[in-house]
Amino acid sequence: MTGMALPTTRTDPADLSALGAAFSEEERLVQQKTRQFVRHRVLPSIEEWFERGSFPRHLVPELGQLGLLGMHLEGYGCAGQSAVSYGLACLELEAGDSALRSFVSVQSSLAMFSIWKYGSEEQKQRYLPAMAAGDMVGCFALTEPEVGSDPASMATRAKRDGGDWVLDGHKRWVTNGSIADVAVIWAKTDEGVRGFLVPRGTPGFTTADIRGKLSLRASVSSEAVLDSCRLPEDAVLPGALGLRSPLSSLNEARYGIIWGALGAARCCYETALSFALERVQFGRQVAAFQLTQAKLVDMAVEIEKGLLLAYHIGRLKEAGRLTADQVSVGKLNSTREALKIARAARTVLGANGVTLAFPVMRHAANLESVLTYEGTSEIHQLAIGRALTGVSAF
Ligand code: TGC
Repeated sequence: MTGMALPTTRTDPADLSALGAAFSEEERLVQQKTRQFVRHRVLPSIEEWFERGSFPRHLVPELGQLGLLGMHLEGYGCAGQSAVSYGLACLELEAGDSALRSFVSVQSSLAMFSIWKYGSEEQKQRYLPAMAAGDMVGCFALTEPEVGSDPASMATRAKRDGGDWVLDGHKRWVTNGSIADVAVIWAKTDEGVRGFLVPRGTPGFTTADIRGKLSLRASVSSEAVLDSCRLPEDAVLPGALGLRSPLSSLNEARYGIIWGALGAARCCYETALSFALERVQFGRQVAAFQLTQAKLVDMAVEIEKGLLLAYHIGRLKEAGRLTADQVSVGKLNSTREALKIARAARTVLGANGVTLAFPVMRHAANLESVLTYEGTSEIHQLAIGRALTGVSAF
């Protein structure tokens, strides 16, 4: 039997399996406009923001104008885009820097999604259109100084006092915390875990930036303290009860990370590829060495595998068939492989790789956080392990 002749056109190094052809016209447009935004508004200044440790707050309204805030939600000024569009936007934002994608994830998937899913009609009208436009910033506070992977042990309490609620507690690792106009705070009540909307300026609610970060330097990470913080009855999210609610919001954000981390990986791979083609050692391009080619091939293959998985997970999400365990598979794979790719890319660049003149070490440093936040790699391994064995090893 004779084999069918396969076309021998040169493979696109950025799209090995021609996955791009699977995206709809609208999805491609979202990807292109986000890529242009990153090219023109982020890349020229990102090293400076990273070095200074400052978040580009001025870009928030532009993200709103582009329709990238709450873009996968329907109504209330949100764009109602497909899950794959949202994923592609995350991919392109994180190819710029994980800080940008983190901002969009927290605004969209954690703060806006929680209000959209669990809020009253009045809360939705009050917050969502302004947050979609980038006129208001939101944050989401679940983690505490002593409570990370085990949110069931949270110490933050909300007690009823007449018609009010009074909150006491300490939250940490709150992205956007110090710049947020409204915080979604998760606290234990006599009925179980509930979510509260705390506007900036509420007496008894304060935030402070966490300093000394060597990762996500262009992102705001904060502490939040609730000290007898009194809130009216209508501050509670009426539809949220139990830990299932914040964990469902986290699924949304973890979904964005599945795509986003691969954007950071793609940037590292493309940087290594172009460096290897230009750099000459021992009288030939670094790309002409077999060891370098092996590294580049492994990077490209892992990115492609990760994107195929992300795409499949995105379509499952659109069909309403995505499970939390499948999100864990994607989050674990993308973050773990992206970090490996960033480290391998750094070795291709040699000493040049450790400076801010190239984006690789910046991405590698960021990816250390991305591997850990919104469910550590260990937590996702254990969630998948439980799904495989039926035995909880937490
Ligand atoms: P358990 O206490 O038994 O269950 C609690 C309830 O939650 C449900 N559940 C989920 N629901 C939706 N999606 C998920 N992924 C869920 N995982 C658990 C569960 O079914 C149960 O529901 P119900 O109705 O029966 O009460 O806990 P578990 O054994 O199910 O889960 C344990 C574990 C470790 C998987 C979970 O606690 C977990 O995911 N821990 C990691 C928490 C985490 O990711 N923390 C990091 C948050 S990131 C952060 O704070 C910063 S993010 C925001 C920012 O960047 O600003």
